[in-house]
Amino acid sequence: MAVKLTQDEIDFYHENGYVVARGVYTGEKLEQLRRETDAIIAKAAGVSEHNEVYDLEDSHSPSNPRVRRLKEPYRHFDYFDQVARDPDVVDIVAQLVGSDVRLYGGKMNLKSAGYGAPVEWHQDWAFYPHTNDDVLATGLLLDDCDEMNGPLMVMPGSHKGPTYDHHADGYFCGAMAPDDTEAASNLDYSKAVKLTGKAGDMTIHHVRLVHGSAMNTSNRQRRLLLHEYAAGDAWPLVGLKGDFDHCFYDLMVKGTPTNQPRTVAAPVRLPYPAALSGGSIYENQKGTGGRFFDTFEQKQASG
Ligand SMILES: O=C(O)CCC(=O)C(=O)O
Repeated sequence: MAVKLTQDEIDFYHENGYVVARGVYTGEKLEQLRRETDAIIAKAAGVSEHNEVYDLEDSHSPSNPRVRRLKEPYRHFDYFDQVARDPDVVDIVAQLVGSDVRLYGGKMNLKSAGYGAPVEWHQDWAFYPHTNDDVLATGLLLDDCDEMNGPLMVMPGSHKGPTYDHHADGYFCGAMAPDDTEAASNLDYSKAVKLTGKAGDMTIHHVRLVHGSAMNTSNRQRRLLLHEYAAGDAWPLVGLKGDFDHCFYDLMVKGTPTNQPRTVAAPVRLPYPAALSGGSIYENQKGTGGRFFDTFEQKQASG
């Protein structure tokens, strides 16, 4: 039977900016998700550079493939398009953003055992602000995730606060500097909550919530399939991610589209001038002046 959030969970989400829906994918459904993923990852052997499907770890080589992310898998693979539109997922989203839901984007972060890259603290809103903030990201866990294999970490309540600076040297870098004074005066990262769970659980975080995750130093992978969904009347201020018909009609995964966006007062900082290093958040964040989380390369260099 499809999982639904309880009223307490819905209230918790609105208060804290996150919630974990338990057991959204189980049994054969979860197995298929893993099988389809494995088949795509297997094809990364021989790939030498980032392309429209694969974002690669800095330590990747064609003979020793290390995929960091699958980019927008729903665009490239029919099966993943089905997952992004799956009512078992989308109906939960609708409980939080309303009955009209548009898919905005998606990716799978692999966070492989031993080296899976960290993601610096950030707010998704800094990448894709909309006319209103009924926008969130879901994260389906393909693997059991505990404190050791790189769980998503969130700062409860930060979705009600400022939009922090995600720029360095005048360019967008998609990361909040660890020594940013505004962030330091509002956020205590030692109070971050780790969104651990079983394979098949689904994390949900509000678009303005401050979040990040550490490198995976364990011997267990942590794959997370993320989808970004917006209320049907939330319009992306940085523009559509594709042609109009596709984004306006095809990506409505529930309900009906409208050309009358709803606007709310929410602090925006546009992600411009664009990041010097593009292609993925991992590449954008190379522009940051300082890191909070260690990288594989830093760990190797320090022995
Ligand atoms: O994979 C993770 O742990 C972090 C995901 C995330 O915040 C992102 O990719 O924007």
